[in-house]
Amino acid sequence: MTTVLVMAGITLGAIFELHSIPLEAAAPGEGPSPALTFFAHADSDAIADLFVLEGTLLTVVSRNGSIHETVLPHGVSVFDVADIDGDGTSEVIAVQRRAIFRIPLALQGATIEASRLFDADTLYASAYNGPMPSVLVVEAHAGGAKQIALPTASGIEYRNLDGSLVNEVPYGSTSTVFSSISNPIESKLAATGLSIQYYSHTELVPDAASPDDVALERNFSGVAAIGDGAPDYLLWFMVNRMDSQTTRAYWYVDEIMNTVIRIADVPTTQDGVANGAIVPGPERRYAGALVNTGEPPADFNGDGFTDILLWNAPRPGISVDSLLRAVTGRNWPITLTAHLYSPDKGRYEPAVAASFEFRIPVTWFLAGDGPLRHQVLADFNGDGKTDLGMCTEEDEFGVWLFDDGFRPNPDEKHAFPESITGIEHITEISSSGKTSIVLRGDKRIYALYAN
Ligand SMILES: [Ca+2]
Ligand SMILES: [Ca+2]
Ligand SMILES: [Ca+2]
Ligand SMILES: [Ca+2]
Repeated sequence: MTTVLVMAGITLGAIFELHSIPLEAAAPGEGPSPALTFFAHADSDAIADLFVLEGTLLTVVSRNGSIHETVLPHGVSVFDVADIDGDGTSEVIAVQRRAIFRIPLALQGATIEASRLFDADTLYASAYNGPMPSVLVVEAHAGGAKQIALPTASGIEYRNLDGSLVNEVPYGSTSTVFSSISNPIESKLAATGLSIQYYSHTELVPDAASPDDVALERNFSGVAAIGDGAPDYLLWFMVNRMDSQTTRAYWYVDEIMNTVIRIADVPTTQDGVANGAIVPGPERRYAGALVNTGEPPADFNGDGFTDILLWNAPRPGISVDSLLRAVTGRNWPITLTAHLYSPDKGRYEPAVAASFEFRIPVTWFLAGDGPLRHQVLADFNGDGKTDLGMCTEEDEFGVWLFDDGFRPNPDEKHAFPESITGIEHITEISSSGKTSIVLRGDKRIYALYAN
């Protein structure tokens, strides 16, 4: 392999430390393209490490900035990263057609010697055209012996490291589909490992005779809206969940950009499925269009009840159409306002809990669903209160901490040498309660590690 010294630039900030990781201009060999990133543990320090896979080149950039590079052998379809021998350093376990290999995570410049563990016929042999991260290594029980899980036509085989078969678990359904999915790594799994990439697919046909299906259907459809100009059905997000009751907020945005909300306490099963009549309360209007309905939900005051963030046009009550007609010039002022949920009153407070104004290029709104670009609502400093990060320019990311409100200007700004094209990960890399963010440009990956 060629070893290129990768210079990962590091910029210190109070909230985030920025690691800027260059991507290879031409990635070697086959595989997913462009670069795919994921978190896994390269060592035993309990801080997840960022992996960048470009073709067959696997680069690890640890939180402390150290870099390992491994070139996976030609023909590897899937691989996992795990410490199978318990020496504190992880290995790559890879499937190359029938062969199951073990490959060291090379230190810079070290020679890589793959060693064959055993052969097995698996669906992974031809699952992907090029290396894809997946789950191969599992533990028999927490802290137990390492096994290798391999999907076959009939089920999942669990094998010891010498290839001896421990167990075979059939798929749970007669209609089994082995399938790749477009985004195989869920960032929330970063701290615990990768997710296994097979699933059993069953057609769900809603049947009015089955109470379960009716409940399921109701979860998807929401409830009918009332009043003129309202949509037929309302979406909802969860305000709070208890064992046998979920508080939901049914909502829509009206034509003059007010968010209309009806709160409903819904009886649920232990699994959170609606299990009784849904009777939403009265409609209440809040100036601005809802920004957040994501996961985890925003909780600005950290009381366990979902709060809302709304974006507002310069003049409340103006329609999007007339607003766009009125817009001239590059910058457009947007106001963000937060309202807290009051569990005592059973509604969102009409008073604004936090508010600030910023300006965005007009094109951002024309291009997308709303004026915010690459927004992240998560707790960055570990105080239990949701904070906000978003691009304030194409090449700039601003961070606002929630502390009895947002300050008018970002608490921290990070500037990049190119436009940000997407969010790669929003994740906790250690159990600190602090959320880190990985952003992406065309030429680099930008890891914003929570300090
Ligand atoms: Ca680590
Ligand atoms: Ca090891
Ligand atoms: Ca709250
Ligand atoms: Ca916070």
